[in-house]
Amino acid sequence: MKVTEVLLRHMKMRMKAPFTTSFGTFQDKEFLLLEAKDENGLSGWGESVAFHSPWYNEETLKTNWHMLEDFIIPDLLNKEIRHPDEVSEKLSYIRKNNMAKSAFEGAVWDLYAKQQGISLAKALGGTASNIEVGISIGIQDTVAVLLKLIEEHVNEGYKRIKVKIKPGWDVDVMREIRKHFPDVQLMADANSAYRLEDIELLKQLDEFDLMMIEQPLASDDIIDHATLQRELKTPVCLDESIHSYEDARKAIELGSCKIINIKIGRVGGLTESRRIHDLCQERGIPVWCGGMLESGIGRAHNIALTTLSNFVMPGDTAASSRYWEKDLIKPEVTVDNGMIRVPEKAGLGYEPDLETIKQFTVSEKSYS
Ligand code: OSB
Ligand code: MG
Repeated sequence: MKVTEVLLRHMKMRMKAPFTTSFGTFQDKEFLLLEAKDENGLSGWGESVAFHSPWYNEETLKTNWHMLEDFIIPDLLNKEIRHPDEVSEKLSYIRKNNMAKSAFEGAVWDLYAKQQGISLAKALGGTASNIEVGISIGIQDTVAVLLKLIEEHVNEGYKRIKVKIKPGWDVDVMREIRKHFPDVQLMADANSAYRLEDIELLKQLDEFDLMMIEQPLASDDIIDHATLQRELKTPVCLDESIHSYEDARKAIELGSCKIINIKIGRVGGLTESRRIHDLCQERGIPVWCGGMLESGIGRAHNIALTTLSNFVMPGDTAASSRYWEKDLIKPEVTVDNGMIRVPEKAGLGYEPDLETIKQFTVSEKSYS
């Protein structure tokens, strides 16, 4: 196949409610969409999950635009691509910038699946027809507000509740949640807010029978996490620390985690995500699919990936309506009793809604 035209769009969408993590608050979500067209006018779609600020990782939507415009698009436009797996291979000379690479690769995967007339899930080798989903809840002003939100989402059927924690919003909050919801599948995500010196505090979380604690320590660390995991009963799950198959292999060998959160953008695409998935499966490490507050387009990629067989824990792929008044796809992603039915149509299986996309486009540029 050949990509003969690329459209980059800078998007800005207001979230229904602000989302607060240990590193900052999101309200207006800015990101890039990448549409790749082939000779026959078929379009594949990708989304960059880089944020407007470099606070989750070093990338931003502007660094992604630069990498795409000046390197990735010139490298791949009008070049023969026999299989989407070749994209990451051809871009491997570029260090990191995984979210930029992933935006292009995701569009190529969608295009490839459409050309084959199969769903993206099937193209990846996924078999699940329904996937389990959980929900991630940001830091709130008061515990009472948080408990109310948890109750709503439990009633909606979400299969597990993840709450964001940070110093000063951790042990007491988790204790209150457990008191009110003794049986819910519960976990905490610290987004790197702690240091190994906080070990005594983190150990107190063992009391609450959490499924896992996600990324407690530094975003580039796998050494201190290994020390921490030896001391904790609660499984450690790594998010920010895993950028590649090699990172996953080393973290597993060191015992830095018992679970891995796979985010397609963080690891540079679907091909690398699948390699990490396969490695984890061999090593007995369960995985689940993380989220980056994506629009429906990124969400559709996440859903397809989650159909692989070692995605055995609920992901952060909540319904469109959890984030947006109106999403960019038709139909929107819906969650029924904590499950998403995986679409069977070719490619992403959700149709990008061009009118809505236009409404939220700040700027766009075409490359051919
Ligand atoms: O660490 O998983 C994370 C949101 C923004 C940045 C990082 C994270 C998150 C979430 C929300 O937890 C996941 C989602 O609902 O998309
Ligand atoms: Mg996380």
